[in-house]
Amino acid sequence: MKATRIAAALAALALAASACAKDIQKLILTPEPQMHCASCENRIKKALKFEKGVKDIATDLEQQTVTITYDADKTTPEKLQEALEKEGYATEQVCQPEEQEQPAEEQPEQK
Ligand SMILES: [Cu+2]
Repeated sequence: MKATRIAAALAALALAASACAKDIQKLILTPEPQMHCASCENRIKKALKFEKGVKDIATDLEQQTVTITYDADKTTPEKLQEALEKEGYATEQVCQPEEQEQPAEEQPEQK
């Protein structure tokens, strides 16, 4: 049933929109010096863990990125970068191409 699939897609869209309203944002940073091992990652996580508004911290050794999910109402990228600076890491923001997971939408064929 195509109609139900479209309805489901619309519902998912509405859900995504309401999540945006909370102003939860993602900040991707590359630290300098680089991270080499789990203890480097932990150091970074520890530096951010108690910052206000931080929801989640994910580090990636291969990509050398720190992805911070934060509440933009409570903190700013500058504050988060400062927190890392205090721990000895200079950071740069990674420009993120808006990654939108768009399931290839089915165009209802009309004949
Ligand atoms: Cu290390």
